[in-house]
Amino acid sequence: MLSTSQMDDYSDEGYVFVPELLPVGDIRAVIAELPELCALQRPEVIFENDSQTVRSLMNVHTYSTAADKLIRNPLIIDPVKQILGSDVYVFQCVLNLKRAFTGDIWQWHQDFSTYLIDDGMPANRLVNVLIFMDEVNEFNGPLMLVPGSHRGEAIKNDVDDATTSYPIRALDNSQVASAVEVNGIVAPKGPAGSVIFANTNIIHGSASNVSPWDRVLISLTLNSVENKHQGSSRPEWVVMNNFSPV
Ligand SMILES: O=C(O)CCC(=O)C(=O)O
Repeated sequence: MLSTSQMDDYSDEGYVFVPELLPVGDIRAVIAELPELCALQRPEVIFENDSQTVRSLMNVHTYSTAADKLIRNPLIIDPVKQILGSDVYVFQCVLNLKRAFTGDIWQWHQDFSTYLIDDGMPANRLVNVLIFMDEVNEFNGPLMLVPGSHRGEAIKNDVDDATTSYPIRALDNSQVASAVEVNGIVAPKGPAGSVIFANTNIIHGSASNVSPWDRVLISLTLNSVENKHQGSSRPEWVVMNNFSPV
C-alpha cells in the first residue's frame, strides 16, 4: 500500500515512483518469453516503422501466463485500489519493447484524451501502472512525465498516425512547452521491478533508444469497476472488454 505522503504525491504530482517494487524473478519470467511472444502471428504484435523490430505487444497478459501473473500482483493492484477507492479491471496491458538501437519514440500525449474520445470512458478513474522490465537509465529512452499536468484539461488533438507505427493523439510542441514551462519534466530511473503509478491525464512521452540496452516496459491501465467504458471504437485486441475485477 502507499503511505500518506506517497498518496499526497500522487494527488499533487500526478504520479508516484516506487523503486524495486516487484520481484525480479517474475520480471525475468516475462522477459524469457519475449522471443516466442514476438514471433506470434497475431494482430497484437505491433512492429516499428522498419517492419522488423517489435514495438509493442498489445494486451500481452491474454496470451502470456507470466505477464498475467506479474500484473495481478497485489503489490501493484492494492495501491491502485487505494488510489481509486474501488475494485479495478484491466482496461489495457501493453508491453513496449523499445529495443536497443531501434526502439522508436512515444510522442508527448495524455492517455485519457484517447479514453475519452475513442473509448467511451465516463471519467478519469484509471491508473496507469508502468512496470520497468529492464533497468531504466538516462540513455535507453526513459519515460518522461510533466508533474502536475494531470490537473489540466484532456486535450482533444487529432490522431497522429504518421510519426510512428502506432497512432496516438499526440500533443503539439506548443502545448508541451507551456505545460513544461510551469511544471518541468521528470524521468524516473531505476532497476527492473520498479513501478510508476500515474494519473492517465498526465502528459508523458519518451525518446528513441539509441543505447545498446533494451528498455522493455509494461504499461498496465486499470480502471475502476464503477467507471466501465462503454462502446470503444478500438478493437478488443487493443482495449479489453472484460470487466472482471482483478
Ligand atoms: O513506453 C513508453 O515509453 C511510453 C508508454 C506510454 O506512453 C503509455 O503507456 O501511454
